[in-house]
Amino acid sequence: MSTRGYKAWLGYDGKVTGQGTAQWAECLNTIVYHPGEGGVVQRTALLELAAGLSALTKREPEHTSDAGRSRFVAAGVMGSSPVIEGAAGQAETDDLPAEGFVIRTVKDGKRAYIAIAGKSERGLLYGVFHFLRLLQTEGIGEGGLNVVERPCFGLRMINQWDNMDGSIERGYAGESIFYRDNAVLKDSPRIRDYARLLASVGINGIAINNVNVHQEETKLITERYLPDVARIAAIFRAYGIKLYLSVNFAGPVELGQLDTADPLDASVQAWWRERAECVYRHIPDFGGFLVKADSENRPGPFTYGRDHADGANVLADALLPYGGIVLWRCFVYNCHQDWRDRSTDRAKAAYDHFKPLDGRFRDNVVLQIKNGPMDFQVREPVSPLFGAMPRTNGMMEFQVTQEYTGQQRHVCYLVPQWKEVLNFDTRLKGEGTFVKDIAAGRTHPYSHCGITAVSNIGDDDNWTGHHLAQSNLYGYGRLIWNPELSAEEIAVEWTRQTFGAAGSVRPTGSLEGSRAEKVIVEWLMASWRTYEDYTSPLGVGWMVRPHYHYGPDVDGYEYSKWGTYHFADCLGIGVDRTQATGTGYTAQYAPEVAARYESLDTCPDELLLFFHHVPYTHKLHSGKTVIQHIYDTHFEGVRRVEEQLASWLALEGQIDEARFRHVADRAAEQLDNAKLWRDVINTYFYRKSGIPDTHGRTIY
Ligand code: GCV
Repeated sequence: MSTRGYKAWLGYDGKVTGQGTAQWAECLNTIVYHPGEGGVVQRTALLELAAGLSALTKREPEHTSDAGRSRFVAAGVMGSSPVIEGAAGQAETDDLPAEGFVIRTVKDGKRAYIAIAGKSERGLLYGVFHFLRLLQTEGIGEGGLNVVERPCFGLRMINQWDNMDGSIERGYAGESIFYRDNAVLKDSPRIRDYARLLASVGINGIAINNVNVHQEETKLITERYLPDVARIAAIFRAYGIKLYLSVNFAGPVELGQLDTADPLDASVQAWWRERAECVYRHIPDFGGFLVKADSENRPGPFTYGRDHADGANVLADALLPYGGIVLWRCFVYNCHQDWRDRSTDRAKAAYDHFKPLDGRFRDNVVLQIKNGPMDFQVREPVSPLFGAMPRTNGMMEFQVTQEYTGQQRHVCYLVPQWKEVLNFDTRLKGEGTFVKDIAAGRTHPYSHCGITAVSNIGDDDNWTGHHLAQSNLYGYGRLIWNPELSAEEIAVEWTRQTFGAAGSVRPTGSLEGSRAEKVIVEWLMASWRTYEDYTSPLGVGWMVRPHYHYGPDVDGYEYSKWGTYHFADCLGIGVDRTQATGTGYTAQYAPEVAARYESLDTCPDELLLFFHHVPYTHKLHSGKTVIQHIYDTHFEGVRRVEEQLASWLALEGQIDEARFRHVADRAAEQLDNAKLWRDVINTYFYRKSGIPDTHGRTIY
């Protein structure tokens, strides 16, 4: 594999950017490191630095421990050598967390050097990747570099939904890079290259199998597969990434060893202790277990009349002696609902199940909560469970894989969506209780917290199916390192590194780039809104083909058991989730937030149909009626896709042919599918409501 797509944002074929860079260019020819005791992550960091510099400068850097040179890049862990120490500066770095780093340009007599100083080996690795990124994006300005970085969240994870038969649940980029035909693959270069991509954006944990743990995967925590899993753990370890496994709650029974999985049964507790001991014998720094229990027909503690705290704690106790944690998912709801039953509301389920258990979970349990109360729709409110359990560790789960957002056949850059979630003010501890602060452990005394997400990669040569979908994996990592970065800054960074060869040298610090950069960044930035516009309107969600979740099917889920309804009739549409007349879901939020959603006067337009059932003639804050909004957004969404495709086609010759063609083909498919969405949705609502489009456009 050596195509440009495969290298993703680590191709290092962009130009070293910026006016100041020339002054420091000479430094890039020499790497000074301290040869002392270094671990595997430090070795990785130095190798990555050398590889990155040699690709960017087209010259192999010299390695030396002689800091007497006049120009060099010094890389090391703080405290390891005087040049590193001098650059790090005691006062500011004392409180830097282990994963933090400093990058500084230093002029000291005749010497001028650039120091990359990690607080730990992992910090050094992140510092190296950051430095290589800076060279290709902002460059080293006139004033030199003075960078101090620390990650916002402790747990920064990725979940693979890979099965051992090689398939990937909700995977849109080929087969698994980890498994095939019920065996763990030996292709470690590919796994190593994935580890590089993840580490380059600061990911520090990965669960390598699907949360739906089937028969063969249940054995991953046995001697049969642990040597293979340990091999994968070693690859990720070299990049500072801890390995986790999804486990089957009914493992003791399904492996034929016990006749119960009751968490309060002593033999079950002993079984999990034995499994933990075995796992840690093979992988001493193993991260822990990820569990989907009593969810979508997966086994769980309910079978034995126990609750989720009983279930999670038995695993937590087993992992505790080794420092492991349990990531317990809260995606629990009735997936056998009767659509005639208007009182049951799936959106309420997670909160109803878990909130009463606050304080009952062990300290090494972390509840993993999806960003919204339903299931990764293009638009949902933030889950009311997040932050609502102050005595229970929590982490948020995003979905990088585009299950409901175009399946990597449509461009849908999700960083703006995730930013909205992270910036949401839950008001749970008064004004300013933002999701990002809760997930960072700043508002609640969590011992473990952070962010996780479902990966979007497979064994397609370009990893993500659509070349532009790489921006979501990149953006996810960057955003959870620093949620203050804007979605546009991240898009620019990604574009410069990924398509940099198409760009021209840019002035330091400016976001002004080449024509290609402008087209790609604008496309990414408008894409989430565009996708929302031509699919399901105003927060109502779903309306997708059942099971596949691609393409329109307005009533596909309407009379189903999944709890996902829009209740459209000839008069109106939407789900009444108010306390006054509906399911009462709004009461799960802090009072100020509940009041905002409860009232038609203050409910934001984009979530109107999530919270309210209204007539088609209801006027939005925008001044349009609901029905006219539906028509307008669907025409507008398609128009924007047409425009984006045209802008891309105008780049012919400026982007390498392979990527140019591939993106053009996918964009043509996106346009076709967007037109189908437009026409199905508009026609459906025209027929239901009988209200014509005020602009008289074609509706069938
Ligand atoms: C892994 C949705 C998806 C399922 C997924 C589930 C989950 O229902 O469609 O494929 O299963 O979420 O998050 O557990």
